[in-house]
Amino acid sequence: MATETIVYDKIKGVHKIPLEEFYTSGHRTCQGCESATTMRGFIKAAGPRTVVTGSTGCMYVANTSYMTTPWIVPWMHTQLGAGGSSAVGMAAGLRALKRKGKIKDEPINAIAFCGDLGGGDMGIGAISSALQTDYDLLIIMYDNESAANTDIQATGLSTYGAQTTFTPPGSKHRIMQRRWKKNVAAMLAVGHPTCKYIATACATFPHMDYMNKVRKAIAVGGPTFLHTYDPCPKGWDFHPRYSHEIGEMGVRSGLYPLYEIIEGKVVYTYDCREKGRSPVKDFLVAQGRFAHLIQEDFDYIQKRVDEMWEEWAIPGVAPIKGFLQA
Ligand SMILES: Cc1ncc(C[n+]2csc(CCOP(=O)(O)OP(=O)(O)O)c2C)c(N)n1
Ligand code: SF4
Ligand SMILES: [Mg+2]
Repeated sequence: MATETIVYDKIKGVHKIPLEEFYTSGHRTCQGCESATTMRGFIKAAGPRTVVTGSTGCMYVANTSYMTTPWIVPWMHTQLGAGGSSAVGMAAGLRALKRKGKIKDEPINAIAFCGDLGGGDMGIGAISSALQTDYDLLIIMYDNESAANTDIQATGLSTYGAQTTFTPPGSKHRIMQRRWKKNVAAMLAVGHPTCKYIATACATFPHMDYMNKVRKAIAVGGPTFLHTYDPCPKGWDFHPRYSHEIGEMGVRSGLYPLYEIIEGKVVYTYDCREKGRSPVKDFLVAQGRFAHLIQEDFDYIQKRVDEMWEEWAIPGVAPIKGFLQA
C-alpha cells in the first residue's frame, strides 16, 4: 500500500522559493554553517506535511538546546547510525496508522537526516536496508566532512589531505588523511538498482537546485537518498562569510560532482565536461584545513580529480576505468 505523494511544482527562480520557514530561529549552529542551510532548505522544499528524524551530530545537538528547537514540523532525535532504520520505522508507523484509520490517509513525507559519519560510515548498513524497502522515505546525508560535533575527527568522507583532529599534520607525515573521499551516493545507486532516485547536491549551488532535488526525491515515491556537501567554517577553517563561495569552488573544481541518478540514468546538474573546471588549488588554499599542503600535494589532488572526470567509466560518479584483457 502506498499513499500518493504530495504534488510539488518545480521551483523556477529564487523568487519562487517558499517564504514559509519550518526550520527557524532557536538553533545554535555556528555562523555560516551550511548544514543549517541544508536543513532549512529541505524542509522549505518538503513543506509542513513532513515528519523528520535526525541522527546524533551537529544538526541534532545544535538544534535541540534544552527546551528550544528551530523545528516547526514534528522532529525526533535518533541514534548515530540509525538514519536508515529510523526512516523505515517512521514510514512504517505512518502506513500502519493510516491502515488502522488512526490518522487521515493523506500523503505525509518521512525524511531522515544523518551526518557523514552517522550515515556514510556508521549507518551505511541501515541506509542500504532502507533503500531495499518499498516505503516512501527520503534519507538526506549532510556531509561536512568530519565528525564535527565531537571536534572535527576525520570520517570516510573527509577530503584527501585535510587536517582534522584525527589527522594532524606532523613533522614525519605531512598528510595523515590519505584516503580518497568515500563515494556514497554512487555506491548506493550501484548497489540498489530498484531505488528510483539518488542525487548529490550543495545548498550553496544554487539553492533551488538542491530544493528541487528534495522535491523530486519525495515525488518519485519509494526510498530515495540525497548526499549534500556542506562547507563547515569551524572544521574547514574559513571565515563564515565565505561558506557560499567555498561550496561553489568545490563544485566548480570538479572535486564534488553534482548529479542525479534517476531510474539508473545519470544526469549531471553541474556538468564539468561542458563547463570546464576551476583549479582545485583555489578551493584548497581558501581553507585552513589544507594550510600544510605544498605544491606537490596540490598537483597530486588535481591529478586525481582530472582522473575522475577524464578516466572514470561514468565521469565523477563511477571510479571504474574499464576492462583489462584476461
Ligand atoms: C554510538 C555512538 N558513538 C559515538 C557517539 C559520539 N558522537 C556524537 S556526534 C558524533 C559525530 C557525528 O558525526 P557526523 O555524523 O558526521 O555529524 P556531525 O557531527 O558532523 O554533524 C559522535 C562520534 C555517539 N553519539 N554514539
Ligand atoms: S561545527 Fe560545522 S557543521 Fe557543526 S554547527 Fe558549526 S559550522 Fe555547522
Ligand atoms: Mg559530519
